[in-house]
Parts: sequence; structure tokens; C-alpha cells
Amino acid sequence: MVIFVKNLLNNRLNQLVRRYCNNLTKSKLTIKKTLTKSFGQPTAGTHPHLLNNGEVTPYIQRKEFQERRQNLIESIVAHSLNCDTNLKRHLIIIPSATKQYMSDKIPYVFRQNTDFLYLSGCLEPDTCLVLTTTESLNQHRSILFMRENDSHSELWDGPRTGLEDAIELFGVDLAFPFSELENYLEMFMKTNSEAMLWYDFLSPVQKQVDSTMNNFLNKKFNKMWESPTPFVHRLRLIKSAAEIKLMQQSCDIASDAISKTIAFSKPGVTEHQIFANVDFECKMRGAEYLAYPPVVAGGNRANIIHYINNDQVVMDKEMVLMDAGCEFHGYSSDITRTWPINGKFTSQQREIYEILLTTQQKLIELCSDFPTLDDLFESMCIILGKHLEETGLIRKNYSENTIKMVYRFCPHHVSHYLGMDVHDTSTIPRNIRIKPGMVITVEPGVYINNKMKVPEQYRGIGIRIEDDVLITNDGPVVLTKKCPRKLEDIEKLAAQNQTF
Ligand SMILES: [Mn+2]
Repeated sequence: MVIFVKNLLNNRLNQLVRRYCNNLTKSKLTIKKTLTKSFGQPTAGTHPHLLNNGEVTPYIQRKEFQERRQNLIESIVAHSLNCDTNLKRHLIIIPSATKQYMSDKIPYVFRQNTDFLYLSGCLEPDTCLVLTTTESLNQHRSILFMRENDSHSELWDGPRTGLEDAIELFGVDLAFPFSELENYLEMFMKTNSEAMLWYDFLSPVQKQVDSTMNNFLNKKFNKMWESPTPFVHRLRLIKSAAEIKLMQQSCDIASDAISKTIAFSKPGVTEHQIFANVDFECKMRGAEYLAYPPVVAGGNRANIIHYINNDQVVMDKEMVLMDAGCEFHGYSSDITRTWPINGKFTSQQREIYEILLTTQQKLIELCSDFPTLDDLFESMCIILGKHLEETGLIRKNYSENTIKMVYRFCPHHVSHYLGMDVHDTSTIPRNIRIKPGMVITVEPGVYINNKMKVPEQYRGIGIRIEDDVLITNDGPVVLTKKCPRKLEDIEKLAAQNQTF
């Protein structure tokens, strides 16, 4: 239990604490008595099929969330000491997401703001995490500004965790009503006028927090602020043991779902039906939803990189390129497979497929040298370029222009970081060397649209092979290895279910 009444900022804050937290001890006893009490999210008590004791979200213990908050504070303090030794006080604001509506009172599926979820484990909308430091590191505080219990709202939308239970459930030091955020910030500034404010003013995720922060900045004495996002991303970049388990499971689910979907498909099926099938198979295996709108592209449509209309019929002799992945308890997978709808590659399709598979395999092997993602892209251009020269699709001895030539066939990068988000930790550049604990995609592609000046039999071919790779000291681990990618395995799967 965290001692939260010590070292508070001033009397007014003490009053706030007394007002909202004096029933804490009593409420803790109640939790122990009624384990099945409902909170604003699944717990081991209410959802024993999803969580074990001590976990705030599946697989992730309360202690891990506390360590993440501690690590964020430490990295921000260390950074500030390097820049300006006078700034020892910090105020870090991480807002949750808010509900988005399709139309009047009809919400979209709620997805929590990733950085907020990573640091708090809290799945409720319209909340906010505040981390503070004062003189010493031991005096840092984690405070959740929560929605208060409200019987009318809870009758319609389900239970809320509320203030008292939030402290116990999330392991924070304090919990206040969301409406007190502005008061709290002002109180903090009165006693810590030289504090540095860490809030991402450039990418607001919650309107209410953002307008509160803008008001606050106007009143703030030194107007100094910086975005905490790159600091959170640097932590998220390296996955913990629990996160690797979640990533592996997310990859297993998507691998099985995609294998089932390849087996299910046959000429005449619509892209929409293929989409529905992969969505169904992922959800049946425990994923909450697909991690992104999948690309299901038959024939020449595979050459539209972000094709998500998925509304055409796939005809005999065409291939399907499907880029799909799922989100499993907050962790994403991202796989692409390309297969012949009738179970048999044509000779040109086979030729390009083999080139890409060899290229991908070499790139995965290169990961044991811990290259940067940009290095991997350059390697792809060289390896793929050589193979495309052999097929005659690129003229030979073009060496100084190979990258430019390959770019015509593969206009996207070969890799991105993967984790809670599909394009994970977007503030981390691609020119840093990969390290153990990171997960990246390796996804070379060749796209030859109908208009390209190449021999006719190659036109309309679009293939990408994408796998998710965990970097370890003992070499790369392909997390998506359950999803077949060898040519003969793909044909075998696709040949199933071909009778009409
Ligand atoms: Mn990808």
C-alpha cells in the first residue's frame, strides 16, 4: 500500500485528499469481501477467464505498470539534468481517449489512448494520468483523474471504477475526480512555480484535457513545456517478458486466422467475404478486433498499397494479397500473405513469389547483426534489385540506380516497429540500431501494375510477404511462424475447399 498522505503539496491539496480518499481503508475491506464487485474494466474477480490475480490487464501485473511510470519519470528527470540542472520539478500529463460517435449516441468501438494504457492499465474513457516529481525521485506521485461513480450513467453504460477503487486497482498514489484536474494543476504550480510541464500540445487526444491544458499554459509563469511522447515511446520500444507473451499470442491468433482464411477462399469469393472470414477467425480465437482495416486485394488491386475497399470478386487465376492482423489485449500483429485463389501459382507469380521469399529470409537473417530499419531497406533494395535483374524486369548494370529502380517495384519501406500500435512508437526514427526486445515487421513487396512497361505476363502481379520478428541476443525470432509462407505450403492451403 502506498503512503499517500505524506509530502503533499499544501493544505488545499490535503483537503482534496481528505474529501475523496478518507473512505479508502473501508472500501478496500469491501473489495476483499466482494471479489466479484464490478469495475470499469475486467478484473480477475469478474473475468477469471481473462485475468489472473494481480494483473491489471491480461498478463500485466500492477507492479509492471508502476515500474513503467517510475521509468518514465526517471528518463525525463535524467534528460532534464542533462539540459538544465535547475529544473527538478516536473508535471507530466497523459490523457486517456474519449468516446467517438458514429451518429447520435451511437459510439464506435472504444480504443484507449496507447500511451495512457501503457502507463496506467486503465481502460476507461475521459480520464487522465498525472505524474509529478518534486525535489527527490522518491517523492514522485502518480495521480489518476477518474470519472466519479454515477448511478444514472452506470445504469446506461456499465460500471465505473470510481476514485476509491482506482488507487487499489491501478496502484497509483492518488485518485481525484476528473473535474478537479484544473484545480490540481493550479495548486501544484503555486508550490512549484519553476516546474517543467510535459504535455503533447501538438497532438491532443482528449478535448477536455486539451482545453484545460491550454488554459493552464496561459496562466503558467514560465510557459515551458515539452512533449513526453518520445520518452514514452522509448520505453514502449523494448518489450517486457509479459509483452512478448502478448505479442506472441496476437501473432499466433492472426497466423491461424489467416491460414484458415487462405484455406476457405476459392474463385468467385468476394474480398468482403475474405475480410469477414479473417475477422471472425481472429475474434473466435480471443482477439478483440482486427488491428487495422485489412487490405484484401484480388488481382491488379494488390498494386494499390492501401487498398481497403475490399468490395470486388476474386476471379480464377488471380492472386489475393491480404494484409491483416489482430489486436489481442492491446497488442498488435501485422501479417501479409499472397496466395493463388485457385490453389496454383502461374509461372510468373511463382517466380516473383520465390524472389520475395528469398529476399525476406535474407533480411530476417540480417537482423542478427542489429541493423537499423533504414539499413534493412537498403539491403532489400540490393537483394531484390539483383533478383529483379535476373528476371529481366530491371536492366542489368544499373548498380548506381538500383535503389531508384527497385523503388518503382516496391514503393514502401520494408519495416516498422510493432507493438501496442501497428505502426508502433512513431516518434522513434528508423536510423537507430535494432535491439533485443524490439519487435519489427519484415515486409518486402513487388508491385507490377497493369500500366508498367514490362513483359505482359508480369503485369497485374502484386505480392507482399510480411512477418513479425522479435529481436533477441540469440538471433531473430519469427513470431508469425505459424502462418505458412513457403510456396508449396501456401499452394497446399489454398488448394483446399476448391470444389463448388
Ligand atoms: Mn506492416
